[in-house]
Amino acid sequence: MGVAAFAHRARAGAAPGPASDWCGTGGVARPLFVPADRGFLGRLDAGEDRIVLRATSLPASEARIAPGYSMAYLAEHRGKHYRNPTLALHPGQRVRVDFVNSVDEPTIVHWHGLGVDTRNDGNGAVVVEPGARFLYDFDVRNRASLYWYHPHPHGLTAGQAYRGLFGMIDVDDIDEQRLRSALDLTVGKNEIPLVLQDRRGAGYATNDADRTHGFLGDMVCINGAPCPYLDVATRIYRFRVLNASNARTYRLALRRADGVAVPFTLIGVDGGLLSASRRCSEAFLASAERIDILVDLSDAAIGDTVVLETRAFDPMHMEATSEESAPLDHAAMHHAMPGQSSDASSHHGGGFPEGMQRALLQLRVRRRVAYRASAPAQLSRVERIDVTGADERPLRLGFSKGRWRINDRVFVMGETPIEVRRNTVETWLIRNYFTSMPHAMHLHGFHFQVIERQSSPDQLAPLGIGERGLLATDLGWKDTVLVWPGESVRIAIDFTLPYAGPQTYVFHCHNLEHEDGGMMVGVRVA
Ligand SMILES: [Cu+2]
Repeated sequence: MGVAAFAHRARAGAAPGPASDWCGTGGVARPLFVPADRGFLGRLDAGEDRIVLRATSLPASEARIAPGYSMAYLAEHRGKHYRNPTLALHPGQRVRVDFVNSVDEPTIVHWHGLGVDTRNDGNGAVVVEPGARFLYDFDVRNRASLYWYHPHPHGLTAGQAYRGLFGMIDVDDIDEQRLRSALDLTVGKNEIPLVLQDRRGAGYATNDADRTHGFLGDMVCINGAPCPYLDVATRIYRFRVLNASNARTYRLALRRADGVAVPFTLIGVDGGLLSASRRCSEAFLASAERIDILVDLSDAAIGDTVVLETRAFDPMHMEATSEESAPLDHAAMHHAMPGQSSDASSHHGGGFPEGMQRALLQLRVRRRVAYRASAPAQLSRVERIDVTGADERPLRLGFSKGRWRINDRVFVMGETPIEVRRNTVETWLIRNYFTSMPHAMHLHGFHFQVIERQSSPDQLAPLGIGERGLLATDLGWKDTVLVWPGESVRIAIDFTLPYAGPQTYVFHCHNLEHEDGGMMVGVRVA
């Protein structure tokens, strides 16, 4: 698998871009933090052992790994200590996590993407008070993918996630093993998770603009630190990218130091491997979404630099920010440049408004290796959901009286406006008003498939696959889908439920400030 982008090399050994373009802080480049088998984001394979996971506040001396981290999940297993461990799980396995709340406010853990019952879902209906504990006990029913976990106490989620409560879950299976074997991938060496989080540094406190737009940072950390680089060899790398930012959407792409675009291969999304890989030039990644990509550096020269960046885009924050706002000229805003699209967005995000270009990670080619390998033609099986005869449920996303709403309502704990009959298939038509902003809609308990997009913004076109408005990132199983202003997205959900009795979940925006503000709705499956 060669990459044409390397065929005409302008300058071998070109210097990396200026630091201001790179991380925006004038900070010093540092090696990318790559999780190991212990420590921060360390891979914890506990088998069926019961583990204790403790949410705790960090002493100031330990909070320095990234600006603003003041909380962590701690665990210990067989003499190894972990901070925000990556839980390595296997389909069918029983998971027992003894969760201890050692922070000074109520919290609860949600296993994002795992199809568990209500009791284990951690969706906020039950919280763990400070000093108390909660025993999670569930079986892994999901296919292989990169999932994650984070707090979900209603109204407190955003602050706790921002302060450092998050972690990854890596479920593997035979398809994963086949892929790793075919590409000679080693986790922690050439298969590396990239957790994107934008940080503001000075702790978590929100103003009106933050609550309306979401909390945006002015620097991007990957795996807990800004300005990372990775020394690489001439071979294929696999990056599993998780957007764990509270609110920011990225338009991810790769380019050489001289600006020439480098395509990548999309192999998976939220719910695991696609059936077949797709060559892509870029992909949008909203809060909580994941993409799994291959970057082929086998034709690169020693000294080349490839940059992972977020490209400029129109953030489309087009809501009126208060009831008193004068009517806005939406047509003019729609055609404005990023950062100028409205008063609101230009005031927001400090020196790094949403939609601004920035380099995120440098890959520095340092070593030549003999490498010839390609991914299996069929990566996995993705059965399409049969929507014949399925009922359609309309959902509208909008802003009114200072609150983000689903079907004109804000969340009320204990109410379930969405009632679903178990073991049925539904389609949901999610329509986002034009005077809105993009919303990353997440359903608990069930993965879904995106089956159609209508009236999508033009900037999604490079990702289009030419069928029913779908994007390359719509081709796999999803638990979170970004819906742009003016766009209608139809998803299919199979509500086959393996648990006895009614189960209650939530459907919400994963912009965590929107979620905490009530852009969430209860879903009862009975
Ligand atoms: Cu939202």
